[in-house]
Amino acid sequence: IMAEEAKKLAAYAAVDNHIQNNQVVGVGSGSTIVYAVDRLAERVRQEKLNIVCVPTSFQARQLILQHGLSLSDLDRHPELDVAIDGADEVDSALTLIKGGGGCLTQEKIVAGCAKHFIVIADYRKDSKSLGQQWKKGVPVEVIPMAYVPVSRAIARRFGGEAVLRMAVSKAGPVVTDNSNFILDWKFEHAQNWKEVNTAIKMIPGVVETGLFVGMAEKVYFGMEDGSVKVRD
Ligand code: DER
Repeated sequence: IMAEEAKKLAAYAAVDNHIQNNQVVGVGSGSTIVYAVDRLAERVRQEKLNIVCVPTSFQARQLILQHGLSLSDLDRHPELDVAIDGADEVDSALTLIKGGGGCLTQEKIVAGCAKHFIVIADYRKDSKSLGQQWKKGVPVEVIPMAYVPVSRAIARRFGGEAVLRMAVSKAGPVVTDNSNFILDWKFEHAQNWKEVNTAIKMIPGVVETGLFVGMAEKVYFGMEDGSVKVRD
């Protein structure tokens, strides 16, 4: 089956297995999550569920509003029952690369506030080690004034190169929902992702990395044969 159908299978399986009445749900960003919000809204209507949603981006906020779901935030609900989100790549230890859609900072905040962080993805994200299939590198959100020194520090200390992400439908760099820039770090070889994540975050000017280490509880992969594979 096509990747889009695989995304839908993963999304529906995750929503059907992890959503129940009276929950506060973190809603991720990207394209796979759209299927999850479709299914969530369908279940809320059919089963008259009492669900409140916290978004991880302007995109997620629009999805919540467009589906008539109840919108909230971390001020009102600092502790979420479950967060569901996509990923750019997943390795054998369930370390994720996220941020392909540029929303990694809010996604990591929401994932960190959830009792259960559930990831949904198609078979193209299912890797043994990071970089096998995802070739765009690790996104790093940076304060605009610092993107050059941060880029140089990452390359000097960890190799590869960290490239400023340029916008397609706007002149100049991508500007995040938090008014920051994004560097895509094209790493050259596998790393100790836990150590690298911490070290990169310590560089002055770094807001967040797209390395989600030890955060995902369970990953639902929609497979090419139409099955759903669960890793945890
Ligand atoms: O940008 C992100 O972190 C998204 O969640 C991304 O990793 C998944 O996007 P996709 O579902 O469109 O592949």
